[in-house]
Amino acid sequence: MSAQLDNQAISILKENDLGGYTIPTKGLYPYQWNWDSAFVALGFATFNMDRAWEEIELLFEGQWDDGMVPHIIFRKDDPSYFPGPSVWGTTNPKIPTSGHSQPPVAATVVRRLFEQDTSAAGKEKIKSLFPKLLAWHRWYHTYRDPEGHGVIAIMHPWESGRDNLPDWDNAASYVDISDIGEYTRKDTSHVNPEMRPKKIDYDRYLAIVKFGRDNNWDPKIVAEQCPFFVADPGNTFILLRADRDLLAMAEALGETEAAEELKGWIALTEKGIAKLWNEEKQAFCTYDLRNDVLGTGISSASFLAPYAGIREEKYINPTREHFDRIAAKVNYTMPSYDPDHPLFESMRYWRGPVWGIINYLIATGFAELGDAARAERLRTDTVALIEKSDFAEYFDPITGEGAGGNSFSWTSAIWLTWAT
Ligand code: 9YW
Repeated sequence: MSAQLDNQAISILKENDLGGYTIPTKGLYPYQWNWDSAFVALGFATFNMDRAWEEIELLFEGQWDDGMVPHIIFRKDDPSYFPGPSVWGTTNPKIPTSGHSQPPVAATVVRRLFEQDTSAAGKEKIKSLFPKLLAWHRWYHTYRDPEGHGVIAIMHPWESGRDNLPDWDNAASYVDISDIGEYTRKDTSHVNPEMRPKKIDYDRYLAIVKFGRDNNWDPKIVAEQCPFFVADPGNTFILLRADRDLLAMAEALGETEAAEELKGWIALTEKGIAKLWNEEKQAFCTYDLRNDVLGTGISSASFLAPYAGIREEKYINPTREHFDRIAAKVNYTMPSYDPDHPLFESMRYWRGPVWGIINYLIATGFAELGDAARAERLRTDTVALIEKSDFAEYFDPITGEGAGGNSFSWTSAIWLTWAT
């Protein structure tokens, strides 16, 4: 079983490879996505290290002058996806891209590649990628934490990578959708609409894109005025982890000034996460910075504190308790949203389904904490899901049924790097 799935996963990555960069899946997502490419690089690294580096290098070809690495790189226009480059209206001189970012997992991946590839070529790759990663992290800390709270905001649900999470609903309800005009979605013609965000979600997504376009995606204006600006435990923990990995690389490369800057961000974030802690829920939640509202929902990102290197028992013990409560309730961990919450939907995208990449991140954190049992539960559940339903985009935590796109690159990649 395992060898056969290994081969299948490798074939999927090769088939979705459009020449140095990999699309998430055919039809639904025909471009290069940011955090998808980072995970895909880990998959490639299990059988072709050069190709792994190339994936990351091509991702950084889309980097903006201000340091931002966009969430989509539109290498060639493909009418099967909406919203395409003309809707984003960005002016990046190098390659057309979207206008905001995505979870910064790349530095963590690059550190792993660096540790695996001890060749001279590997050292050269890291030397050229290091300043680009640092500039991206600086952009995040500057423009997505403009007041220095030590938490990272998203300006669009897409920036979190967890698009229709119920936790965005309230903040997004303040977004004015009266001026978005007519549009035609493409996603619902590729996959079952019941498994996708609703029309109201897309109306809000497009209204925020319009805001960005109207303001030339200026990150300063975004920070001051974007109608949606919510601190995300996902991006906050992922960046904290990535800062630590970048620090390890800075030390290996003798980049002392950068190391000091990174230490400052790490210290700030270690304190800042208190703002995301909901004492009543005993969990990390979102914080709507525009409307000053602490969220109450528990999502899969609430379990990323160990991954971010957080060790305080006041945070970790309740995190384990929530894990056990949810694990007892579903057949497959970790649902993207709390199954005890009334807004949980087992098949609707980020409102309930299990995503292999998130399981990999949560399990990495638990394993590093020495919590092998919970890490192993996540891994064996992921294996069982893939064995049952193939390399689907995401999975129902109760039935194990696959959903969304199939032959999915990041599901294949985490199989190769972790699950198998
Ligand atoms: C979209 C590609 C992307 C992921 C996101 C996921 C989805 C795309 O697919 O967003 O058009 O909604 O939410 O995390 O990077 O796999």
